[in-house]
Amino acid sequence: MFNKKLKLNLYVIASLLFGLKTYIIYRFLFNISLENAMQEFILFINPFVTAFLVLAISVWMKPKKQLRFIRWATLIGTLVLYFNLLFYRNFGDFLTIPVFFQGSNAADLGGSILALIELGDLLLLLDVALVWYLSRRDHLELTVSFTRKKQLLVFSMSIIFLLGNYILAEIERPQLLQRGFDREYLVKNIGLFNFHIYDIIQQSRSQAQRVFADGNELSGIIDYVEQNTTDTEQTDMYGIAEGKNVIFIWLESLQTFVINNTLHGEEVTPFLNSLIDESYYFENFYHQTEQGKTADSEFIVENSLYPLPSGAAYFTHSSNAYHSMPQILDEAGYTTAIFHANNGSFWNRNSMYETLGIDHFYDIDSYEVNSQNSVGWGLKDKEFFEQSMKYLTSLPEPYYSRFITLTNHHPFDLDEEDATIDQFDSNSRTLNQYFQTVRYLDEAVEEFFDHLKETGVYDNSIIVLMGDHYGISDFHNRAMSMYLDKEEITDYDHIQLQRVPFYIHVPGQEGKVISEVAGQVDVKPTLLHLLGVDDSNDISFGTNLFGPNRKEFVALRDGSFITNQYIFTKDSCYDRETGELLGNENTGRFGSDEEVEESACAPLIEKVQEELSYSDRIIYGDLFRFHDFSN
Ligand code: GP9
Ligand code: MN
Repeated sequence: MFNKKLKLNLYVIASLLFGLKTYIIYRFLFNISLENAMQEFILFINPFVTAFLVLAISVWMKPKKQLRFIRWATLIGTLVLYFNLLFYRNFGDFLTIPVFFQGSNAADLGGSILALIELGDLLLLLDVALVWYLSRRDHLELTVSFTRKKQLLVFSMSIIFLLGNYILAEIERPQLLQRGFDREYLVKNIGLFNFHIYDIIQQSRSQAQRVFADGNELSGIIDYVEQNTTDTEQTDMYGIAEGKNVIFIWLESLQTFVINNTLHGEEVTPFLNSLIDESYYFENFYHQTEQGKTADSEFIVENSLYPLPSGAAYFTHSSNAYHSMPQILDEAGYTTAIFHANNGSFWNRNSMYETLGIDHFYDIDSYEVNSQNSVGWGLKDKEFFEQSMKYLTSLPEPYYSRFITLTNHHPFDLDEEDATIDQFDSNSRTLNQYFQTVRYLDEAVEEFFDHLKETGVYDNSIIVLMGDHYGISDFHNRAMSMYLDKEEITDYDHIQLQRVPFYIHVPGQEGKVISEVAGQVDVKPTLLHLLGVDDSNDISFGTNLFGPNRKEFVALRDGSFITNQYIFTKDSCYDRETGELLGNENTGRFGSDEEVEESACAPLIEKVQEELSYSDRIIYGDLFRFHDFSN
């Protein structure tokens, strides 16, 4: 039919299609915040720039290879986008190399992943299908032997596009690549694919850091810690729990917004609410985790170090030297044990627990798990506590024990017979179900308290409870704003939603509600203080929460921070209690960096960065291997 073949440059068509698709994903499937027209523009161009950069490589190939290259590049590119999308739906964040290589975890995600897949996702394959279809039509001339001149022209064009993109990004966000701790900024300015390349370079650099690290680096860090975070002052709380057992309950995905709150006129967490009256309860306690989620929360609490900016130290730095709370308690005569009814390999716990000096790890193999007594991620929490009792009561005292719960985990599935509160009614199935599994967790903890009392363990122990990290990501902001009866979830609200419950329950003591801000990094020095265990040689970034010289800020991993007066996040400074934006009232945003400098938060912005980077240097350089903590 066609005598003359129709000439089309497939790499151009594929770049346009792939660029457009990527833009649609950025704009409508990821929840990327855009503050001005420039950001909109950069977000629009960067997908095309990247697609062109990659697909234009094909002009250097022989005609036959060009088609194959374009087909596979669009398919692989789509898969990269899609894996990011699935990850984003769960964690509101982008994949990084370390997270990707935690593949064993992804396998265990099972039900969670299925819940994240949507039928409409198939549409993402449209352009790939079209490219494959076109490339098989022989009446279209899609491949050409390009002249050297044309090749060089196409190459120069891709470089000019890339530079243009980068320059715009630098204007919009000075020092973007140096300050790369915020993944969203990176993705929206240079695109997801360039972000991945950036991430690969960062990771290799951090590997090199260990090789070149030397012990002298520690002295500066020790000076900082002594001046800023250490509070060795003894208070009347020192040693109040001396010789007692510690029972530490890790409350999976539990956030503070449900505490003392109601749904359909009912208390969501009746037991945890009542426990406030008999505990030291920290109402402004923030989780400080990053991509390592539960593993990060454990890492922070056990070491009083910050988690890594990407990946989980549990995976990437499990053979480092640490000076963990279990190690310190072990020296003070404690037995240390962890209870968690999941595979021991999840989050690389098996090896990390050994590194941290934990004596016993009761993982899934210690439990009777069957289809009747499990839901979602595995053994139901009530069963978990009940089955744990025989192990707990057999431990030599005093012991430090941690119980990591599981039922209140995304996707928050629960058997009907276990649901004792109705679901919420919103567009988010996740949030709707969350209240039911939270209530279940509340009941499970109450039952655990009963077991502890029945066996007499209770009287000789202190019981600590902590939420590990958020359960409801920003992806559910619409539904969340409905529940909280707010017009929208602002950046300020986002930070306040990072509060998780923290209780120290000392049987026989009244306790009180403590409103000063606190974070997970403070748990280690606080517990050691209550147990009367000397930690004056420790190098840690937290401060004893009962001491007079508390550090003034709680740093979050992305550089946001909270003080008793202020909250700083995304370049804006807010009054902590009212949420009022301090600074530019007209625009509701700070216009320039100078204005940020003048804001009330300014004196701490650098300091928080400094502290985070000290913690990173300890971990990346494995610096504790050079230090003797015993003197
Ligand atoms: C897995 C459990 C959940 O063992 O601790 O981990 P998370 O997904 O919350 O990090
Ligand atoms: Mn968790």
